[in-house]
Amino acid sequence: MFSKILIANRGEIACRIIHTAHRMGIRCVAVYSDADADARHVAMADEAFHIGPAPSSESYLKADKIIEIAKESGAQAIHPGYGFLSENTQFAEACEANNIVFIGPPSSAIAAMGSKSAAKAIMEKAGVPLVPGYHGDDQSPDTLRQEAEKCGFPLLLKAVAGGGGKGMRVVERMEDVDDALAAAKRESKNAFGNPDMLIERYLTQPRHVEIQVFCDQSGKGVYLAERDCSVQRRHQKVLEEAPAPGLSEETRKAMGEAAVKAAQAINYVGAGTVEFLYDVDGSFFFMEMNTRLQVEHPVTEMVTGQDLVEWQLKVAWGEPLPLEQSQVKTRGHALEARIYAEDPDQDFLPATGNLRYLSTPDESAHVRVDTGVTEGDDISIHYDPMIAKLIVWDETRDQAINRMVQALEHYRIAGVKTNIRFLHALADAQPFREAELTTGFIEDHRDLLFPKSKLDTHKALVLAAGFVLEQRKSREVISTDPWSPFARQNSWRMNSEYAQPLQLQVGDDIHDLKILERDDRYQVYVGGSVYNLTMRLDDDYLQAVINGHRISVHGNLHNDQLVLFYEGDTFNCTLYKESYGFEEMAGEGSLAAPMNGAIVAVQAKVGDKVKAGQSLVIMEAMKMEHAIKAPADGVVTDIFFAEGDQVSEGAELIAIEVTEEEAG
Ligand code: MV4
Repeated sequence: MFSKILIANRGEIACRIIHTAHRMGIRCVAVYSDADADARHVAMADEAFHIGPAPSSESYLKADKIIEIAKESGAQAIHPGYGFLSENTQFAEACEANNIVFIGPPSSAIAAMGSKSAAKAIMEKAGVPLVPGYHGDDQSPDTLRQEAEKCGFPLLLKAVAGGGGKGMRVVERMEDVDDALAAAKRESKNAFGNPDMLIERYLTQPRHVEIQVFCDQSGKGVYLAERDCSVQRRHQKVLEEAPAPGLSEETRKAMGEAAVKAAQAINYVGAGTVEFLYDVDGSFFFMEMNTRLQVEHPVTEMVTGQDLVEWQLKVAWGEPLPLEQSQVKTRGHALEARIYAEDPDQDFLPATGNLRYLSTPDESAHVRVDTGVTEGDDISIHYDPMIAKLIVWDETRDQAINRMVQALEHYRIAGVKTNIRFLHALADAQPFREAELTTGFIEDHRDLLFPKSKLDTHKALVLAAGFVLEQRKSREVISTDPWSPFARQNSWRMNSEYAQPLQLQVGDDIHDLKILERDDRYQVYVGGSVYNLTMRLDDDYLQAVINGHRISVHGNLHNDQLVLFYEGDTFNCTLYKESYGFEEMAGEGSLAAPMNGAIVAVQAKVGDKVKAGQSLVIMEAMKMEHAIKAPADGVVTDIFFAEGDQVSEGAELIAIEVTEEEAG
């Protein structure tokens, strides 16, 4: 077996590979960009080499540099993970030319699946079912028109050079064929440099079912059941599962055998996935083959009890497949949810920022978390915004769904927007529980997937007030620093005659609360109602009783930003202050970016004397400019960014030493 391998990847998949390699006693060499010096995959590896600046084109895609590092470090093989260089034929060839094992298929197998029409021709010859249509070389308008007529409607035009849903166009009627073909060819020429088209019958309610295959170097192949990945958004998988609900044993076997035939037709070696369109009537058709380990491989591992990275390493070393087809068994049901840094309320716009608070569900035989990040890491613009994969297993699909819903409730993130609430609604939606799986699932059920908040605003505000009070109290006791901002907050130490005011901002609304304390019991006045509140805070966990209703939430208070976590949902508010007077700033003396954005102008330099209210930095976000102003008179001691820099919300921009006598 290899004694040392290099992992040419980052994030969760690099960590995933290192985990198995270490379990097998194999040393791991990591590579990293400027952005990843402190990344988890670097910390996990036995050694790591810097390969360049943050953009992947200058780091994780630098094939030559990575091969040099493999040679220098004595790694015998390179695992490419997924993405980056994993399906790059030149990279696979370059490994071979340098006597380094590429942990993946031969470059000829990668190349064979690169063109949709060539792939279809190979599959047709091997007897793998194809969607009826045309995939010939003759691209003359007359031939294409005749083939369209033969195919029937609706039909789908697909770019030969496209993939992953790019370059597709539905045509409903014969009259539209000529125009649609001309437009599709133009688009494909522009997008892929190749105007050639395939024609296929358009399936209107298909499911995406894919088979995990494995082949060893002797040409033997097995399939490890299937995954249903129908729940997608713009061709991005969101939830995956194994096995595919409702698939008959017969279909599973026929699909599995077709997939192995497909792999063998291109002399495949290693882990591969054959994707099929699965139609309502039980028929299935070859779609494409992915010549790598896929993101969603863990669901297959959970139901088969096999470690696919271990299989990859064994096959790459030249060992036979660990199991015969008859020994491959599945048990129970597994689901995977992809946790992304994105904002479902802004059309899933990718989000960036610092993972200032990160709490994950406990791992067990039922729950697995594959991630490449830890608390405090930045989610940057440079790479895929996936934060983690949450994988659950149970005996039945229904129980697995319950596990997923629960595990999502235990996944808490503050500092970066995520799709956790969306995933929670998705997994818990009745049509999903009923396995109403089609590729249109998310579009068809939008009403269920953007639910109203579970907490009513008043109760959420009462909990927020409670959290702030309890946390300040607990810190007050241990704080002996008279300059601590908590020590100065002595108005929080309440007594029976005194009603403490608190303003909380939620969105654009400012809520005025009044809190009265009597013997560890509180009365919270908000919006004309009064709530009785008792509570206890353990670290970040608040157990509260509001008017006899016991509710528990987790929370994170960072500067003036409070996030409460409740049943997969988050409640965000800001401790509102009219104006940032001098008092508040004295303890901090720094200014942070109020949102993600770009620095447009820096209007001060180190050593400048500045006046309260003077504009120091101009930021731009969402096409709007925002001035960052001095909170008090003082002297600029540090400037952390320059014009043109991108900054994340909360990043410290500028530091000021407040003028002494003013502080008095
Ligand atoms: C199709 C189809 C319906 N009929 N082909 C999208 C990705 C690409 N690999 C193939 N895709 C499709 N091909 C025929 N003949 C519907 C899709 C499709 C789809 C497939 C799998 C998962 C999600 C999808 C979302 C939209 C369309």
